[in-house]
Amino acid sequence: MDGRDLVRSVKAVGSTGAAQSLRTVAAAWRRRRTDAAALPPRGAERARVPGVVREVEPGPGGGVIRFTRSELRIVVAVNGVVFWGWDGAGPEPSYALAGRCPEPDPRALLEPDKDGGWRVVAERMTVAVSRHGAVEVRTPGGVVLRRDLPPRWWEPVGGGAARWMQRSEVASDARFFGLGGRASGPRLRDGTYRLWNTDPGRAFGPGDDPLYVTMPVQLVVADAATHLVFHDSSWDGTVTLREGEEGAGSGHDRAGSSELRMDGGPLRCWAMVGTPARVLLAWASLTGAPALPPAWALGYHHARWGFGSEREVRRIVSGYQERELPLDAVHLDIDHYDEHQVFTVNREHFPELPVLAQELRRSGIRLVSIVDPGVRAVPGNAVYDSGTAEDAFVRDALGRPVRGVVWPGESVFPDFTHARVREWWGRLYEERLAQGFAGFWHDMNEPTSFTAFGESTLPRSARHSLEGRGGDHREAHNVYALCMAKAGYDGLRELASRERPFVFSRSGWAGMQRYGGTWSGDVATGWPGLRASLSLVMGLGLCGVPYSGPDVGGFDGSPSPELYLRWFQLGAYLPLFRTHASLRAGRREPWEFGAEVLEHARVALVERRRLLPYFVTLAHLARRTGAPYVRPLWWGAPEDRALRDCEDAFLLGDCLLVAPVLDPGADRRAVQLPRGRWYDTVTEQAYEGPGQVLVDAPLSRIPVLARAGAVVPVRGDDGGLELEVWAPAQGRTGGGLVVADAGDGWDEPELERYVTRWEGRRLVVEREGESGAGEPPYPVRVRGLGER
Ligand code: MIG
Repeated sequence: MDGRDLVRSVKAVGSTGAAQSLRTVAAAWRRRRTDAAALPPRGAERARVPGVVREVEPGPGGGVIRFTRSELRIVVAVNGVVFWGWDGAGPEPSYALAGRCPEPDPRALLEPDKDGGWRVVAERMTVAVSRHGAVEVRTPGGVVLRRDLPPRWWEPVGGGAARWMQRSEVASDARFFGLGGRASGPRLRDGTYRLWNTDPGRAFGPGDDPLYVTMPVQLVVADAATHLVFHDSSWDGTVTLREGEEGAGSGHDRAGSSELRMDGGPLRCWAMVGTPARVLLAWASLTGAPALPPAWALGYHHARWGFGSEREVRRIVSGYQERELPLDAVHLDIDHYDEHQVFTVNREHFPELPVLAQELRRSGIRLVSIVDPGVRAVPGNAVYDSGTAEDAFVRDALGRPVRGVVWPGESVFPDFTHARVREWWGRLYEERLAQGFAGFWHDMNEPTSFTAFGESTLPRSARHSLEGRGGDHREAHNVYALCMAKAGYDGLRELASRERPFVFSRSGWAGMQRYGGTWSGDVATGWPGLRASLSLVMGLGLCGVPYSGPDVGGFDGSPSPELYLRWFQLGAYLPLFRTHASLRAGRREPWEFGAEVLEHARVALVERRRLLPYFVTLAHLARRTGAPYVRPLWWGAPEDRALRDCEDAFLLGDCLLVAPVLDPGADRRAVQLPRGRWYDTVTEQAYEGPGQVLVDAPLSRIPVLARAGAVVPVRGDDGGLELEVWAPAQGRTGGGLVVADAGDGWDEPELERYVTRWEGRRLVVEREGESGAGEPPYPVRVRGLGER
């Protein structure tokens, strides 16, 4: 946020703008001074490359290859993923790993390769290391998926952290995805992407990078296979991508390339190879299963910065109820806090929050609270006082608490990289639970601290515990929000042990899915913002974070009725479906855009509610397999190049294909179909893939297609589970998975499998069980029968 924006926002929230903007000027100077004193310039540096192989030492799952000036450790783990680390780096410690590093696979051995190199053969890939330290990832059939050139380090002559660079080549047909939440994807075009979690300070659009969630996770899709590489260093860095080109006619192919530059941290990498589903399964087994949101969190949420009072919340909720619009959660933003802000309540405007929460709860509506990490630094603020007593706050190199400026004014920041501090913070949610909140929305945790110029975060020299190892903000910054999420999630598990916590966080890093999801931050209102918001959801899903969704309508300004509606219709098919906007923005309730929009928004809301069992199933599948709910069209056919380049539609699980309208004025759109028959779910018209078709997209709906043979669990009119079955093409079969809702506790429901097939002219739908096939225990409704 620049100075002018800040003054404007501060005025809007009612503080004295001038005082706050002076604070940000002071904060900017303070930040500079602190860093200048504690982080002297790097000075002269020496470059280093590994040199040549001198000896090897076999070890469990691989071994160590010694070069003249470095050594490389390779370990094949039991789950088939391969780790390698330079300069002796091992997999631990790591903030990304879910637990301990997986066991080495005893079958994997280091063996000589050609030309004095060495290799390790794993189940799905071979890793070959050349004499000079180039590392190749090959398919079992020998096709090279990725070639890392020997890395290069730059070390300060006077000692200190080395910077490093890793250049890699991939197939000329390969496409890059991932790197966290990127606005200009999901296919990552040529360019440089920074790895430093950032609040852009204003609503963002497709050109803005980096944003709140960055991570060194790259998913690469090529004809030969899909692979994921993760460079486990949380330091600031950049990735420069260049897609390859296939030589036309007699021309040569040009490989794609990725150049990763890191300001520090170990040079270590995890790699996994296979189909997209296999790769995401391996990634989740390494970094942890996505937290299962409670069923209500898979419904519809409405938020607003600036409800301002309980009365206004009641008024808005009644607005939904009077119009019979389903509503599952209401989110309260920072305006419900008192002047200390976090873990407090403004009693004047919110005198009886627990009563309001009870009342809403009886109508099936949960309350969600925003939680910011900045703690107002004034004695008498209970959170500040208890944090000070706990020695919880980040200090500078001289041992003084680091002060920044956030909404409550001068603030200090908990050091979430310390287990004791996380536990202290986790206990603070008790106050929120007592107020009746059921879910938590972590904001400002890049962390953001306003400065009038320069970067809006903590000084790079600020000290962090890093689990007792000690280090500074350069290493801790990118994992700050991840550690805050852990603090909140673990705290809530202790405090409300019977319910699954619901936490979602603006910022995060590899592994954040263990604690919950994210939203897309302050996306700019406009058609480009709509597109960007879809890019973030898809990209994050491919990095293992399946639960996310944008501020429907955009964060700032006022969407046109058409834009609002198209965003709403898209949001209804995303994991987190939430309308939200800034204090200064126009309204976002569905009835604010005229009668026609209201009617169409109602249809989207009702359909979302009908699909709830399907979303519950997708959430369970994500937790069990790492597969995101929202998948790119190439998910099941990564070799289909037309699908690989298609970014304006997605698969929702295995059964549905959603083709949102992303442009104004459209009443039909082209859809690139994967192989097979697809039914328009409204008209039941059948289309045959692969190939492109033109489908109707009137204002009343966005095209949603169902895969022939699919079994979709839906909510029937009586509220019970039903199976909606889309007829397979004659002579074909189909099926689907169903996980029935087992409540918001920790019970493990069974995974039910259904199959569909034709018996003559009769369509049979059966449940597959251990003791053979049986009748489904739910009503079955067959659709698409007109098209045999
Ligand atoms: O600097 O709490 O992204 O969702 O409404 C703005 C106020 C702070 C940013 C979040 C947004 C939230 C807003 N916050």
